[in-house]
Amino acid sequence: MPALRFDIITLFPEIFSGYLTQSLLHKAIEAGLVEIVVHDLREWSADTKHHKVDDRPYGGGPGMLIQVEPVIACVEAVQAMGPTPGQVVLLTPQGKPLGQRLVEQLSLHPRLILLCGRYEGFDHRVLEILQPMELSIGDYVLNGGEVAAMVVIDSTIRMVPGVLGDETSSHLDSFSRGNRLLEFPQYTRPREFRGWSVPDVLLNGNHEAIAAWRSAQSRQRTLMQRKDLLAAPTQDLPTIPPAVSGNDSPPAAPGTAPS
Ligand code: 6GU
Repeated sequence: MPALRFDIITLFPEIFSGYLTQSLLHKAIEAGLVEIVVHDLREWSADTKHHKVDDRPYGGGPGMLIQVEPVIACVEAVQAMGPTPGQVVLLTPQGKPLGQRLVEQLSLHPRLILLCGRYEGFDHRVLEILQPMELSIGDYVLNGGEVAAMVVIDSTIRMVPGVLGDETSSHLDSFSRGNRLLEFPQYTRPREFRGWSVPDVLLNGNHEAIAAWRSAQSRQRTLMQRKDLLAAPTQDLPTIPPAVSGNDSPPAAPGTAPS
């Protein structure tokens, strides 16, 4: 049995075909670690001729809503297809904002059913009946939940042991459990390009000095680019030495070691 099964319910199943057959996700599926089943909501339409699943809102207003009957029929059928019932997740700009902590929690569910909205949204009875977890990927409006569903899948599968080549590598990601700071800069060959050099500290093989430089760079980058992360109350946020916080000087130019 895979560690994680996703059922995607969408009006546009073809959107997922390229994504599911490429790269890390494809390998995870091939290895049996992740299973993804895409369902076309239109197949549960009561309208056998045009497979219509939307209608105009009562009370008037622009756009169309996805109807309650096909969604409930589809979710009930999809629940019965898997070995265990899944957590229903509705992708909507009204949802709880997705962050790394939520990604970590989602990855603990054996099965997620991702319900992708389109048009002006769903008949509200979908929410009343299914009581889904409502998720948003940020404060902007997408044309539908499909891209957000890919974001949920892409971020959660990284938490599944064996999906990344090196099992420890997601722990050091920015925002991850072991690291609430941004990642430090990295370099590869050549040592110099158009006058931009790799910092000397990375070349001398002194691993303690390298670790200290990386940790200082992470803190500096977080201060400059995401001060809000340092303010966020977390249990496992590394403490920032007073000498670093309150430092308003600009960062060192990229490719040069700090003095
Ligand atoms: Cl999950 N769906 C849509 N349609 N727009 C969004 C979103 C989701 N998250 C942010 N914007």
